[in-house]
Amino acid sequence: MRMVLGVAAALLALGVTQLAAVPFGPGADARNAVGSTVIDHTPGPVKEWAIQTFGTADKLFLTIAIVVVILVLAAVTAAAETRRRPVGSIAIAAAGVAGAAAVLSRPEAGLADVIPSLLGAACGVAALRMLLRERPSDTERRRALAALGVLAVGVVGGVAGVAWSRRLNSVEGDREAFAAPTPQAPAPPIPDDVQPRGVTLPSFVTSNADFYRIDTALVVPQLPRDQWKLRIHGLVDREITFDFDDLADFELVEKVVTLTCVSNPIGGDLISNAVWTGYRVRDLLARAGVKREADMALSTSSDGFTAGTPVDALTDRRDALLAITMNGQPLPPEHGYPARLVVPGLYGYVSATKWVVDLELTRFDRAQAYWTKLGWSPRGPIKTSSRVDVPRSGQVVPVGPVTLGGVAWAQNRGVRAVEVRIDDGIWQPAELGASYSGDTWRLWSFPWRAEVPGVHTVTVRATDNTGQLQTEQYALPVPDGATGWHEVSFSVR
Ligand SMILES: Nc1nc2c(c(=O)[nH]1)N[C@H]1C(S)=C(S)[C@@H](COP(=O)(O)O)O[C@H]1N2
Ligand SMILES: [Mo]
Repeated sequence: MRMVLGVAAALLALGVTQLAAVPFGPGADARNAVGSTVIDHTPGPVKEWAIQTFGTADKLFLTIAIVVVILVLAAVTAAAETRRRPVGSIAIAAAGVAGAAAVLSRPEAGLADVIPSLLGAACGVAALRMLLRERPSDTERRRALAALGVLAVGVVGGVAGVAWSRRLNSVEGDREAFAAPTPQAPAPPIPDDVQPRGVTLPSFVTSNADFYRIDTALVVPQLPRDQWKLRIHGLVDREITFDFDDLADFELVEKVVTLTCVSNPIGGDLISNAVWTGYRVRDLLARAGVKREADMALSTSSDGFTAGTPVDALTDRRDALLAITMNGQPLPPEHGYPARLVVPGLYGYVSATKWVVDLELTRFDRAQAYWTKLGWSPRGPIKTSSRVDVPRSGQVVPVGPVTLGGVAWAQNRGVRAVEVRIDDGIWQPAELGASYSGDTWRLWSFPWRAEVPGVHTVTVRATDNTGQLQTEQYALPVPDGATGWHEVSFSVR
């Protein structure tokens, strides 16, 4: 029974914290702050494992895990609470202080943002003491009812608080009101023959809904355009801060760029292609004047993620963008609304900062970024790679003609050739969808005749436009991207 009382009191504390946070805005969200603190202090390999195991559901898993830990602690300490040693009360109070500390450590928080956590903890302690007080008139049933009441208030308050903050802080209205300007420099049209016929492959342009998503944000940052600013500072001639309207001074460029995550395993799907519009980072940097000694731009997001990008990659002819639209829409909130970086040829962890608000010109021998501090390589050029999409592993292919296919990529170089091998046969050239640009993936197909029933394998390898053949050498994603040939087994029947 005492354990149940502890859980009820803890839930009340969490619920009050969440509800009280509503008027304070996103910075006061203790759930986000604690979760983000846990994410930031999770060892790199564990993060990598979570991304591989849960994909985008990793955040849900984390939230559930944290709540379970809190409730278990509350139950155990409440059971041990005595008048002389109020361990349960102390635990709740300590959790409140820890929550407040987590809140304060976040880039988006102010001093007043600790109030909800402290208030929640105070309510939790008061509830626990009330519930544990033994009065002769109390029956077991009355105490259970009181506990149930406290628990219900906590749960309802918490759910209402989360839903209410979400509505209040949502950028959805701001985003819908944003009439994105037409690009002055449009991208060349995408020809139909980028998409091979006779086989169902991923669409050359990935829809916003299907685009892979990777970030450390537990709650998607909600940053309205009128609160967005981009500060450019560090090794520059003059520090400069742009607000969103200032961007209209620059030429809006449209580009088709394939993004890839360094965590993408061989055969994985952390790769997608979109049409972006944005401003050349080169043009923005020119206003500030980059000093010669600067070789890295350290970008920071509103939620404190950082990436270190070579200055060359931001200023050369690949036209790295401060992107504001994705496939004709304002950026979806989870893809960086209102502005993010898109740098062709580099993995996302060193370049693609979403909700970007700060660019510091610095040096690789001075600064480290979010993932490089965790042991990932400071530079992250995308490796030449390819994937079999059809058939899927274990798929049954009927005897007769069939078209196999997949994707290949070598951003900033382009794919020149794709070869396919069935079982231990010879490498044969695949047919290639039209090449759109060196910055986009290339779809391939391979007409084949399934003749011999049984298990077969298909292996793929790409060659990029520098003549470099995709390496067979197997490597894990850590520290600078997976390598090896993708092989799929399937059965012919
Ligand atoms: N603010 C922020 N930006 C970020 C990240 C992040 O965790 N936070 N992750 C990066 C990584 S690792 C990748 S692969 C790309 C993914 O971009 P997407 O989610 O739009 O596909 O975003 C990059 N930008
Ligand atoms: Mo990534």
